[in-house]
Amino acid sequence: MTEVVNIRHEHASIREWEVRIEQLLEGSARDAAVFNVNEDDDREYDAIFLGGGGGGRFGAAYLRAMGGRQLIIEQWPFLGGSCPHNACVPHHLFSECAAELMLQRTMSGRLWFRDMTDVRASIKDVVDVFRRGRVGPHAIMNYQSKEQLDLEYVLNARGTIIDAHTVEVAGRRFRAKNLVLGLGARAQELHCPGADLKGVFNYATLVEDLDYEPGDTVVVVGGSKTAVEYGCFFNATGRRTILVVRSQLLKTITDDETRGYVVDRMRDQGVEILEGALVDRIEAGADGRACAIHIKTSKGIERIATDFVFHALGETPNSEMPAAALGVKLGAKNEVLVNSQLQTSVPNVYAIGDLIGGPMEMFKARKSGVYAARHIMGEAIEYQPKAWPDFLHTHYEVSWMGLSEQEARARYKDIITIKMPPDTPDGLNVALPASDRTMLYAFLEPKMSGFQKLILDAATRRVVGAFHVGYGAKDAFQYLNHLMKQGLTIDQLGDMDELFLNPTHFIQLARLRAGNRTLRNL
Ligand code: NAP
Ligand code: COM
Repeated sequence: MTEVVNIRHEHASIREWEVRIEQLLEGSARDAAVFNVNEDDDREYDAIFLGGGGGGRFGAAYLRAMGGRQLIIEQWPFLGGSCPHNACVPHHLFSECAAELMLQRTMSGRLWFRDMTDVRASIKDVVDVFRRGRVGPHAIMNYQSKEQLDLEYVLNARGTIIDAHTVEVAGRRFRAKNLVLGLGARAQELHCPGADLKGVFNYATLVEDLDYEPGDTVVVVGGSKTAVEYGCFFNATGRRTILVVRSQLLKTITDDETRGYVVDRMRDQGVEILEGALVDRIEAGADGRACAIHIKTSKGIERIATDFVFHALGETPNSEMPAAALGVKLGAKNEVLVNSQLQTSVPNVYAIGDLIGGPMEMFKARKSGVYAARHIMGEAIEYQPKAWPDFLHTHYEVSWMGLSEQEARARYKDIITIKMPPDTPDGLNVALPASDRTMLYAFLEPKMSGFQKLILDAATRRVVGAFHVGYGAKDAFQYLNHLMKQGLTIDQLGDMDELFLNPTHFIQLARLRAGNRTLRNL
């Protein structure tokens, strides 16, 4: 029988939560279920959120704020899901290290920068920094959810779906009018001989299991956001890094010119890219750890010696339990199918977040949770993620929204672009763009100072797409995307007030061209 502790009437500080979570994760209290359940409230729950990641937590908070009663059931001893535990948060830490190391290596021996020749940064040290520090974000999630948002939750115990209104957890059954499934997704497995060897990692096992310092050569399998983000970090630490990509690298960046700039800068940093390549097998060394990988390309099979293979092949939704217990309908990628009210095929059962398929992004997890909550509380809502702003990290941040130049030219008769650096033969080597965190590049290595492009339909003067490679533009893209969907024109953009030197330069560049009755490229 699982030990149950009800903490409803305790008020732990964030620091006290850190200690408790550590005990629950690794210490004496590993098997205890933590109940933060209001036994004095005899109202029926409006919803049980199964899974307390971004979707469950934001949905529950919204439903509670609207006056409903909710319960989150989460198998980890903290709320927030994979984001603070092994996904977005470590990935942002590693991407920040990649950007910092690229700057240090580029400036090596100049100004106050130390000579970085032969300096290899420790991957394990950074992973350890994350592993030691992640309990901080975990604790904040639990504290905020209980003390500030007044949420009810059960942690550190796996919920089992009994029926569309009932979930059993730690020996107790909870009933609700609705069930909201936010069970997330897990890394797809690599299928090849040797895939289960020590020394073969994905984003989740990397932060749990890395207990040695990887050697000189790292092999990354996959060609999308996760593969590139981790691959650029490994490369920046000073290791030979080879990306094994089954089709084309970074198809997700739809604009050819932007993708070209991004991939060229990765190659400049020494990232080796094998496209049209597959893993044949991974070879074990005498110590049982991977010692080499065999890659199949059009030229045959190549053996690469390495003790560290990282794969990032996408995510599979955790849909098995709801499919077996409730018979919810699934799509081709095992995602739970929902309508635009986030309802599954089973009445009173909703699904949100990564469980419903791509895009597996934070905004969609949180928004879908909130929209499900609003529908449960009686609001008429429509939610399908579409036309969202997007981003990824290489050694840079890459942000984009709307149509690529090719897509825009196929849709509209007259497309205008406004670009930085300027589209001249020597453009790449001029000190533009230049702004926060790219000033040193602009003056000392101009081609590394970034790329930005605004795409306009000349007939309506509307912005139809934008792409940015550099740093600090994500915030602007969140708001710009909203304005673009409302019909933002070059004239409105040029009439805004810029905080010079702003990372996108779009306002000032739009102002230089807005006076033209017939728009022209810049
Ligand atoms: P993904 O976008 O689903 O891409 C999977 C990659 O793995 C593709 O390059 C795919 O190749 C390749 N692949 C799949 N199966 C393979 C196999 N058996 N052998 C070789 N290659 C294989 O995966 P992801 O990058 O891990 O991202 C997962 C989700 O998390 C996405 O929804 C993504 O948006 C999100 N995410 C977002 C960020 C961010 O910074 N915004 C960061 C990480 C993840 P093909 O292209 O040939 O299919
Ligand atoms: C963020 C987790 S790390 S949540 O979306 O705030 O729950």
